[in-house]
Amino acid sequence: MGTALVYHEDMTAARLLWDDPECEIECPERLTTALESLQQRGLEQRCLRLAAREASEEELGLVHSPEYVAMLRGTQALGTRELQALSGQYDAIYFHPNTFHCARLAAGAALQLVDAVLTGAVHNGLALVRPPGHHSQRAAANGFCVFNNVAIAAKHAKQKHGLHRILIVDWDIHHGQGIQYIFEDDPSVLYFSWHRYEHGRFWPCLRESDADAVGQGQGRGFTVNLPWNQVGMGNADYVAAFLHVLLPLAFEFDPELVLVAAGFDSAVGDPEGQMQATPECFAHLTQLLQVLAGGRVCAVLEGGYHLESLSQSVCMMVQALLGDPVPPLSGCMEPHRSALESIQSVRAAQAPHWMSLQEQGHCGLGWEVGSHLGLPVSGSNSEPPLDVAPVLSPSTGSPEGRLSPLLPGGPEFKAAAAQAVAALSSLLDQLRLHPTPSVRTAVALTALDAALLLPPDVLHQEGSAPQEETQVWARPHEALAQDKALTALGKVLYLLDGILDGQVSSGIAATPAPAAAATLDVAIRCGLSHGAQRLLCVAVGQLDRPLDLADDGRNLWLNIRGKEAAALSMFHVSMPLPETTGGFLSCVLALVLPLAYGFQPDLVLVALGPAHGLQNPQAALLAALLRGPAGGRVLVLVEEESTPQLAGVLVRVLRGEAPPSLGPFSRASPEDMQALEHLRGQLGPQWKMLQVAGEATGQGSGWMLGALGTSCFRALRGDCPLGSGVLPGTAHGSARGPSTSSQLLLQCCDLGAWRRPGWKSLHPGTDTTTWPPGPVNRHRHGSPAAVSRPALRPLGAPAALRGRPALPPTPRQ
Ligand code: Q9C
Ligand code: ZN
Repeated sequence: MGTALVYHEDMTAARLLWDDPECEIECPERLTTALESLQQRGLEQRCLRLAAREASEEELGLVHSPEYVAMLRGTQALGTRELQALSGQYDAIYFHPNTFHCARLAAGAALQLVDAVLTGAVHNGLALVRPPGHHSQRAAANGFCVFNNVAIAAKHAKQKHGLHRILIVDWDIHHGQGIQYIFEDDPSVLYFSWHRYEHGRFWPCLRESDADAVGQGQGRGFTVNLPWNQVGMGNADYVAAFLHVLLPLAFEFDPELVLVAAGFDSAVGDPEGQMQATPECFAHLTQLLQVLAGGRVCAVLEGGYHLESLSQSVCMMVQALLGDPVPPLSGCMEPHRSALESIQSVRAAQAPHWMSLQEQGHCGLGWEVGSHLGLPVSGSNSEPPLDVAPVLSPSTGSPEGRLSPLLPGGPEFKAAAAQAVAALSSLLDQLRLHPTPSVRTAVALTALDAALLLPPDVLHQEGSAPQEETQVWARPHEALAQDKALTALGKVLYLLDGILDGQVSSGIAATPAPAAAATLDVAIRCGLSHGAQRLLCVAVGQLDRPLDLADDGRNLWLNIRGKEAAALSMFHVSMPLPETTGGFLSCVLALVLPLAYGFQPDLVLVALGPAHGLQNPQAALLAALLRGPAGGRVLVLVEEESTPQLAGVLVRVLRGEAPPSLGPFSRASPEDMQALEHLRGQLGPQWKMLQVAGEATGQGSGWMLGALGTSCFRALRGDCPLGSGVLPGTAHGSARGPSTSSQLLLQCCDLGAWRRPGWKSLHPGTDTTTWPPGPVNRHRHGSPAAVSRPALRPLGAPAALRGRPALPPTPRQ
């Protein structure tokens, strides 16, 4: 079981035979370059390689008319002139004598991939194909697409494998109108597409690409369009779209299979998309999809025209499919205002069709927070949409609004973007900033692991931290006085060190229940003093935040337990554990993950403490999703008294397997939604990833306004595309010296120039060197000699860090 890679060299045999600037970007090198990159990184060799087969004419008939298929069969015998004339009958299409063969291979590759996944030969896979498919229609080629590969695969999955619910995620930057038309009245296929739209001005300039197109008849609510009305959307926008739109619906839909129309023209550098999402974003999007449908994810290549950006993104996706930990997301995690407006409009349009979108944002309950304070309340269905620019009719497609040269789209931007992608590429390739740790998952479960059948690649950790060190950490805690607790702590500390050193990606450790809180306390302090810049702690159950832990922004404490919702500070949040699956999902998607992705931790601690109340599938889902934000660095602490079943499912998700299903969807209770809405109102102004609307919602009800705005938070972390805490021997704030890695860090921070053209504050020497403040030991990574042992200072951060004022906010634009 593993990941399939479906390909056939023949798919490079069709190409443009005449001069056509619009079509020349769809070239054979798209496939050869992507494949070479996969080989160079050793990813291709780890996949099950399948040679693509041709789809039969009967299979093509699942979607296309016999006449259309016959017409294409005929193109094999045509000369160049005739091919050019025929191509002219379609929009953005070229035919080649080999087109029919290639297009049949492309559709066949998608079918083969679906068969491999649904027969259980592999968990997931990618079909590297051309021509692409998502624009193609029953009897029309369109936008480089001949046969609709993904739509054919979906029909086949229904017909040949008897599936009832298929999710299609189309992250290509163009609207896959072909897929939309084919399934618009079919409730068994949920089609999600985001696309560059610009209020209807961007190709294919269709009215039905807007958010209010939701499907027809029985299929109403099963077409989900998220139009981007500005270029320059990036990692934060894409992740927000998944957390606040796609995933809530997808969980409620509960697909049996996920098909990805995997176009990478939505990545940075692409001439069509003009967006800014970096390649690793696609690894995160993939990981987010892998928690659905038991991990049965089949990706089929669509667009992607910047060869380097395309190859990088494909590699990132395959890395995620293989279950490897993926690099953390870089850059500012603050969605654009225009993106939030789009998210708001699609949520409003879909709310009548989905329980998971009701009672949230649009319903009365949440308003109480702001409204009782006399604040304006937004998000009402009755309010006019925020994007009010008129939509052009399909026939009046205007030129795609050329922008000034300094903005994305201009030649300078393109050059900078290309340069940036190249720089990013060489950094990743040569320096191996995110090497895959030799051990993916380690287990220190003492009593529990005897009962566990561990997969062969999971390390059974024997080691413990030195006894004296463990004792020093334990000394302040009565609960750690007992031998049993001390032994467990030694193992936790050893595992934590392995993770912070990069030898181990993730791990799970057990501690006696009475020592759970104290062990967590030590783990947090130890993590912070051993090199974690930012540590996210998700504590489930009766665990209190350590009293004297500095509220300095280096740790974010999130407690999920049976108490009221409260945000005691921006970094100290508690939330009741919802009782329904819908409530739990909202808690995770609308609160935990936005905070986690916004915080950009380099280590996540998940503690399942006394009375945590999580069912095994819930715990597994939480752990699986929390692999994303910190590049796979997750340490899960469970009680020794836990069942082997819980430990087992946690080990499996940490090593990259899909979590089990949560069971049938049940609507969140009004109380749970109210609690979430309350927290969103309080924290939204600071944690922009929580927001689901383009205008301020209850801004005035947030505390600490101005003092600790999120914009300051993004300033703290700078905008280095490679994140922080990942360079051996260096980190933000220490990037001043002449060492090679510091210089490279500066070089990579220079890429800020293409992320936000003209934004001065992104340049090195300004905000990137101000975090973390004060003399923290940031040199955990590197030679063992550089590691300061806790014996010197076992109790938390240096005094200099406590109560430090936050930096002044830096507005986004
Ligand atoms: N002048 C895919 O990415 N460009 N197709 C039209 C109008 C066509 C893209 C520009 C882009 C087709 C699969
Ligand atoms: Zn595209």
